[in-house]
Amino acid sequence: MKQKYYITTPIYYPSANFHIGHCYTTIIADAIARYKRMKGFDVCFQTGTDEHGQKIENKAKEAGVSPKEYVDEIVQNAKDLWKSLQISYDKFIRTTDEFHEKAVQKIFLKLYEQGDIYKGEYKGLYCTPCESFWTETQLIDGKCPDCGRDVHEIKEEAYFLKLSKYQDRLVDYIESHPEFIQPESRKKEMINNFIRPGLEDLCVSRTSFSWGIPVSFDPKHVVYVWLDALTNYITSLGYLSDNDEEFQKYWPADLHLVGKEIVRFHTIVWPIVLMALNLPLPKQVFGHGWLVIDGGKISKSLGNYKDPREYIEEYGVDAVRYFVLREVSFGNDGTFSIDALISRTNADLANTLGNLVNRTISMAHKYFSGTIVNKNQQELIDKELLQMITSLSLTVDEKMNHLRVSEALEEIFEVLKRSNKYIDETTPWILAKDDSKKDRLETILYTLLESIRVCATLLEPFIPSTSKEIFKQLNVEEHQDTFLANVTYIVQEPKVLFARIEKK
Ligand code: ME8
Repeated sequence: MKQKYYITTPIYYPSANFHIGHCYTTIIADAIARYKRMKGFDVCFQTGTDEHGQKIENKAKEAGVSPKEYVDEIVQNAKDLWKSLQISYDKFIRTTDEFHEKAVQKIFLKLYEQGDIYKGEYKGLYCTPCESFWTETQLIDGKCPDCGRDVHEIKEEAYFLKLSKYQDRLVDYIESHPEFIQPESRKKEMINNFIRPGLEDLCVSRTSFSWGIPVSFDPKHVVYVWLDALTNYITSLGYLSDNDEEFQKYWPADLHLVGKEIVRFHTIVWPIVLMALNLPLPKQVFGHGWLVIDGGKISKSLGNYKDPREYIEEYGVDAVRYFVLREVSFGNDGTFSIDALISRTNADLANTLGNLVNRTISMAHKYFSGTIVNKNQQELIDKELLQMITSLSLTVDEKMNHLRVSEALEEIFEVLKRSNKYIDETTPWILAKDDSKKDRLETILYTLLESIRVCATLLEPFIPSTSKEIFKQLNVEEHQDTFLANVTYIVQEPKVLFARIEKK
C-alpha cells in the first residue's frame, strides 16, 4: 500500500488583489506535493478560502451585495490564479461549504459539552464605526488605529476556549517533538514569547457581526474566524461527518505550510483544539518567511503590487515558479524583483538548462540523424558526471525531506552545469571529424541525454511544463530518476526552451 502524505496551505482570505507573496506558499506546497507523488506517495494536497468574518461582511456591504455573493465571485479569482500557476491541489475547501459549517458547529458543541469552551464576558475597547475591538496598546493616541475616532469600553457576552488548561501539555509536546515546529527559530519564539509567559483563554465567539458560522445552541453568537478556519484541515476530510474514511486515512497532516505571521495560530490554538478533541497533532508546522519588495511586505497601498498573472504572461509560468522556489532560502525572507527574476531566468533556465538541451539535441541530429544508443565507450573523463547523475536522486530526496527546496534545485543545476562543462571537455565537434571516434562520440551524447532525462525528471515537480517539453524533445515516456544503460533515443527537433530576456 502507498504511504499517505497530507500537505496543506493556509486557506486564503478571498481577495481580488492576490499578489506574488500569496503565491509563495502555494507554489512551494505544490512543488512538495508533486515531488511526493513522483516518489510514490498517496498525496492529499489541500488549499482553499477563509470566507467568514467582519472584514468580508464590511466589504460586501460596501460593494452592495450579500457576503455570499461577494465571496463567490472572488473565490473564482483564487481558483483562476492557482490554475495559471499550475497548482495541482487535490482539495479546495471553502469555509462556506455546508459540510464545513456543520462540522464546525459539532466541534464547538463537543468542546462546550466537555467543558473546554465556557461562556464568559469579553471586555475590550470598541470602535463603533469600524465594529472592531482593540487593546490599549493597539490604539494610536488613544484613538482607533483604523479610523482615528474615539473608542469606548464595551462588554460582550462571549464563549472562551480554555487554552490555559493545555499550556503544560503543549510545551511538553513541542519539546518532545523537535520536528513539530520548524524552522527551529520559530519554535523558540513560540515557547519563549507566547506560551511560557502564560496563555490566556481565547475568545471564540462574537456577537458584534453575523457573517460567520452560528453557534448551534446559541445562534446570536458566531464562531471566531480562526477556530472556523483552522478546523478546515480536518472537516475537509470528513471529520464528524457520515463518511470519515479520508479522515481516517490522511489525518494527522504531514505538513502544514504557513507564513511566519500565522505560525502562532497553528502551533498554539490549533494543537490545543486537537488535544481537546483527543486527536493526534500534525507532524509538522513549517513557518516560511515572506517575499518582500525593497525590504517591505508586498501591498497594494505601497504601490509595489502587481497581479501575478502579469508576470506569468510576460515571463512564463515556469520562470515565475522557478524564481520563487530557487531564490528564497526556505524559512527566511526573500526579495522579489523583476531584475532578479530576469537574471535567474537567463542564467539558469536559458543558459544552463536551455543551452544544454539545445546543444545536445542539435548534435544528436547533426552527427547521428537523431538516433542515439549507448555504445559503452566510457572513458575516465566521464566518471565525475556519471557519479553526479547516479547520486542526484538521493541528494535531492535528502534535501526535499528537509524541505530544502532551493537547495534541491541547486543540486540539479550543478549536474546541468557539469554536463555543459563535459561538452567543452570532450569536444564532440572534434571527435566528429574522426570516423574511428564515432562510438565514443555517440557514448558522449548518450551520457548527455541521460543527464538531461534524469534532471528533467527531477525538475518536474518544480517546473512541470518545461520538463514536459524536454521529454517531448527527447521523445521519451518513461521517467526514471536514475541513469539507465539502454534507452534508445530518437530525438525530436530541438526547440528553444527559454529565450534570453533583455532587461528593459
Ligand atoms: O492568513 N510573502 O490568510 P491570508 C509570503 N486566512 N507569504 C505571504 C505574503 C508575502 N508577501 N503575503 C501573504 C490568512 N502571505 C488566513 C489563514 S489558515 C487556517 C487561515 C501568506 O490570505 C501568508 O503568510 O492573509 C499566509 O501563509 C498566506 O499567504 C495566506 O494569507
